[in-house]
Amino acid sequence: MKLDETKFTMDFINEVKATYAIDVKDSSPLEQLMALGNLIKRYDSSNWKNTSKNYRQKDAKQVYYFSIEFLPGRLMKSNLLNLGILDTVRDGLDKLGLDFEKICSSEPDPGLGNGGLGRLAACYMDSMASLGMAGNGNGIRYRYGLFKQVFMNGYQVELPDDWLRNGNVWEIRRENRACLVRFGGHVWLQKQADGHLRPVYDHTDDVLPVPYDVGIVGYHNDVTNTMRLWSAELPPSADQTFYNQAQRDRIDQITEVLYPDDSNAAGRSLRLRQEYFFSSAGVQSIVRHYFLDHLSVNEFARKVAIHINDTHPTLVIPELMRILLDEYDCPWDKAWQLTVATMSYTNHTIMQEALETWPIDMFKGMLPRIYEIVEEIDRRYREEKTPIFGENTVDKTAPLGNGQVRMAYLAVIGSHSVNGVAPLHTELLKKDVLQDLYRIYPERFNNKTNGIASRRWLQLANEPLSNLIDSKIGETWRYNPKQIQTLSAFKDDDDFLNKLEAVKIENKKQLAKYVDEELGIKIRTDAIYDVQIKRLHAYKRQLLHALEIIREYLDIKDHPKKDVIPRVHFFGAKAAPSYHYAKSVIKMINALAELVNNDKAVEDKLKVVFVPNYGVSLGELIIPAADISEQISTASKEASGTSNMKLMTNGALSLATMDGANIDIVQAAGKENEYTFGLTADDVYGYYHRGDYHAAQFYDSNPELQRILETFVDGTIPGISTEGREIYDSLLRYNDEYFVLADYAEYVQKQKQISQDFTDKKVWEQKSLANIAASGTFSADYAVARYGEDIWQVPYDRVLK
Ligand code: 6GP
Repeated sequence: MKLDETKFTMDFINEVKATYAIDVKDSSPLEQLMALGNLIKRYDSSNWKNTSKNYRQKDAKQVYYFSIEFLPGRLMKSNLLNLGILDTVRDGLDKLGLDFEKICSSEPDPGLGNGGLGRLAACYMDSMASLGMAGNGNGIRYRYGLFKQVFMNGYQVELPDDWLRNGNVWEIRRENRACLVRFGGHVWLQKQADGHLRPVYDHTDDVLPVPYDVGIVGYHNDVTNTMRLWSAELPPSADQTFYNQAQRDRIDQITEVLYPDDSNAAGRSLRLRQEYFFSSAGVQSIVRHYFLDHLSVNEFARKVAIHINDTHPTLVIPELMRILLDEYDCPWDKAWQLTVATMSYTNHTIMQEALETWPIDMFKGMLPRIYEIVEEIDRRYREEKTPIFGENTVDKTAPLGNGQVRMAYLAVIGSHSVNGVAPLHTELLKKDVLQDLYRIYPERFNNKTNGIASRRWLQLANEPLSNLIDSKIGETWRYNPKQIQTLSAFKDDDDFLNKLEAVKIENKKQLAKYVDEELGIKIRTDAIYDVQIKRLHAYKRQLLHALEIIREYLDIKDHPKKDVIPRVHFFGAKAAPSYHYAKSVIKMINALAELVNNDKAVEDKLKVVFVPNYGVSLGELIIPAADISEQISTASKEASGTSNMKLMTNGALSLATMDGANIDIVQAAGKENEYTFGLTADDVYGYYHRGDYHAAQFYDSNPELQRILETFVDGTIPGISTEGREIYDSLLRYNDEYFVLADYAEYVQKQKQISQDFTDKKVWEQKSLANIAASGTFSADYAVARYGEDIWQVPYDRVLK
């Protein structure tokens, strides 16, 4: 949009006055944020209105991306960038004497997700809007987001994230779109006057889903799509006396907190309520919208695509069946054909504990009608497939089995497309995790490698680098990220390489300032910034990174005179509150940081910074300053990874196992520009099949490793007698489930190589450039375009080069 700076400043002054009855000079950054947000929302309102009008006029096919998590990050800058008014607004506020950065950072960062899966959903929303694709988000408006992480005595402590405290300036509450979601009670089928069998409900717990819409602004294309988040409320029309306090609480609870735990069984019933709640509300609103312009269900799958982001929204399958059967009198076969044609499913992990199942008793009691439908899906599946594939295979893969509802199997059976998120991951789904279903439905399986929104992760997070890129190759890469490739023409341009280094140092200064002010740790800006930012999980092996830090520490202590290339090791990681082992690793790393950072003998050769409360906003600060991107999961375990892509596009070199999308990154940027090591997925599976992994062998043959492991239990790292023993035992007594010891030697060797290579600035910057130049293919724009073409069959406007 076009915006004149003078007009903007006038509008802003008036907005502050109208909202708060004060002058700008008396307003706080939070008030400025709210006023600015209101103003920008108003500027964008015509685009938002026209976008949905245009889609309806064109009778465009709509995609609904169902995800129980969205991690959109702060929206102010991203909206301004995408509207094309970032500089105008920044300059205007600057002239009013206001601190633009401070205003932006008063916006809460909505933590409506745990990690990769939720952030991916947000990147895809951004790309759908930027491609001009009719894409809608559908999720939950949690009253409290993912916990705020603080460290007390090195231990993770979880505090509530009250992100809605001051309201959310971007949302619009649309209470008039009422429908009901039913839980519990009894249900039976009764013949109606028109001869159709329809369900009759008795004593159900009814919940009112209220949608809150957030506009998702496309990049310079006048498109604003909608992300719809549902909040659970008491139905207004209900007989209020019927709802006792306990029932009211039960309703409130549904959208109270993000279930922060992807690894354990607590709160399972609430989680299932959440899943059905947003699946049902979403599908009901889709069907209602569809019938505004269509007379029969026949066109449904040609006009609607519903995407199931991991198994959590799988109940959209029986829910759509329910609506078609019970409310539109569709015969089963037709309803099923429409449902399968509408649905598609992405799997995000091969970790067994994340494959959701629900005890049938619980499921049936909570969702009686949905259970009947799942039973019928199961019965028909068995009937159809047993003659072809045999009882054994069908038993293993049916939606119901072992007293459980198996969500991943239901998702595959009820969708026309099933995808993994990197080539290796998709292969493992076919060969291992979903191998029987792959045999039954081979045509459904496909790969869609993840991507990231380069607008947020490069253009916004790293403005200095983006401007430098513009100065060399112009701005078309901002629309077509692959064109960033042309930057490699400057790999021998010393002046450019120097500027690249200067940008990195500027970004390091920003980060160092934060680390000093917030954590009281002073770090050098000429050190190697070695970064591992992701959830804390044993398979991601933050422990391996810690072993290297101990090695570096002992080396400095042993050889005080030796020249070392200074390093700062960064961690950002939350552990699921009930994941005991992960929390022990946090405590250990914090204790190690305490030891290293305060040891005078170490000086500033080595520092360890565990940044608390890692999230999208901290990612935007840390990633542009990174030299090394630690992607060191046990091969086969990381489905894709996306921090690997964000770090790459900001010029960090990967230190990586051949896992997930690391493989594709290495291939794109060239092996010589990354540091790869460790067992391959085949090696890991080899150990599994033979059953001959013996961690002790690696330990016995490596005295350095022995000494390092001793520090966990001999008091060298103070204050971790329990955690140190637990970690030590996990490696030696319980045979090192994630092959840390097997990969240790080669990992260390690569770390040493990194220190050496870092001293040759020119070569280093050339490698960094190779990473930046090759990163365009990991833009979410291409990923979403491929979903649109191959899976959803939805067109989009932007021609991507
Ligand atoms: C994550 C995967 O662990 C990560 O490898 C991937 O990049 C990301 O999804 C996006 O695809 N999985 C989750 O966050 C998760 O909760 C159930 O999986």
